[in-house]
Amino acid sequence: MTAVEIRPGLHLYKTALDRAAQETLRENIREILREAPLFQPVMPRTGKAFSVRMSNCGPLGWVSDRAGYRYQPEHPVTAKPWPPIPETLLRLWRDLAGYPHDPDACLINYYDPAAKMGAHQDVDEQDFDAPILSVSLGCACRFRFGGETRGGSTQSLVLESGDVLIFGGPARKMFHGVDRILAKTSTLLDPPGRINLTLRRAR
Ligand code: MD3
Ligand code: FE
Repeated sequence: MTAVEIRPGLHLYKTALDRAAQETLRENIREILREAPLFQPVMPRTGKAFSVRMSNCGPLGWVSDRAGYRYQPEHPVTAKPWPPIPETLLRLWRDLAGYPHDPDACLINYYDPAAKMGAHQDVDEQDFDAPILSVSLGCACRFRFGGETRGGSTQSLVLESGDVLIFGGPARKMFHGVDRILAKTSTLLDPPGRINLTLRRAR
């Protein structure tokens, strides 16, 4: 597979997954969400709801509630362990991440066509040497990213279904977010929208 280095540490694999692979992954995610339904995360302290709904697979899952952000081994509503990470995603990580250990967490973000995600850093992990691998499915989005401090200059990219991004080294702590979903740009998901999967090493 061929990558474009967008900036040091940030690699984009355009259409790393073809349509058939996207459909397989969509079915994997559908099964995971039957066991571990999407939940509505809220902001620490304020309790304001995210517009994105979430679930996880793998030994650990990322959650946010009034008490804070953290990784935990069970679903916040059902209290059951998260389902395992699908083999297709583990293979992608082993092929592309260039890291000697498997991920221990996979966050599943579901964006309805009106959802977005404000600029933030991913800093709840203990291991910043491990990269983060992100897979986009469904409608395209406008993804925005900047430097390691809030408020500097930013760039943006359109992420489409099947695209894979890897954030490592100097890109691992950059600010990033999703400005908006580009509605009706994909027929993969029903209901329509976008799913983003991020594979991480939390511990
Ligand atoms: C850059 N998700 O879940 S994926 C997130 O499309 C998150 O759902 C967005 O930001 C989404 O935390 C963006 C791209 C992404 C994911 C993790 C990163 C970019 C990143 C971690 C560090 C730097
Ligand atoms: Fe993030």
